[in-house]
Amino acid sequence: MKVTDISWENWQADVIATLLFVQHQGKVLLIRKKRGLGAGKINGPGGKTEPGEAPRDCAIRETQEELQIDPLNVVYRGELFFHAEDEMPKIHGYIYVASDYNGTPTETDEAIPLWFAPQDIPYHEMWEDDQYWLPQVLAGKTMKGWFTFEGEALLDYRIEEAAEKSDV
Ligand code: 8DG
Repeated sequence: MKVTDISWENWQADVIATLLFVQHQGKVLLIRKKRGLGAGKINGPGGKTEPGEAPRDCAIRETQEELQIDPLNVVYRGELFFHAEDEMPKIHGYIYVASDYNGTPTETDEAIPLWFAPQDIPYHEMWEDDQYWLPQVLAGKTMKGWFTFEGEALLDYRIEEAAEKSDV
């Protein structure tokens, strides 16, 4: 399935999820995810929204739950649309970055905190699509991406730079 095979204007996500990347002193704070979708992978903290929860609030809450820190200066940096044919959920993801935080990143039941310089980010241990949009996000761009997956394998993608938004 190619990205252009899907009529995205009619596409409906099963799940709304979030990702948050703290960038501080030249490094980015990632996690080794211990459970849930993508367990074992390196990712940003984040997770699914609760009913009625705004994506930004979800990103902050998940970062608090997974790493025991409060992210500060949280800024919207784009959206991701993951289409899967099989048993995987269709996911609409929101991306945020934060330039500071309160507290100390701490291992929890859900995640191990890990700091990386941009050039050391282990893309081979991450979701396959991340290499196509995360470098731009960490460089300060706002990105949108559309992806087709079969299981955990990326089939096709389209990425574009998008407008900044303050109300998301
Ligand atoms: P739960 O407690 O509700 O069971 O789990 P959760 O922590 O709320 O949700 P989750 O299963 O961890 O949510 C999926 C997370 O994985 C969410 O943060 C979005 C993220 N994610 C995908 N696909 C991709 C991807 O391709 N790249 C990246 N970087 N993250 C992804 O679902």
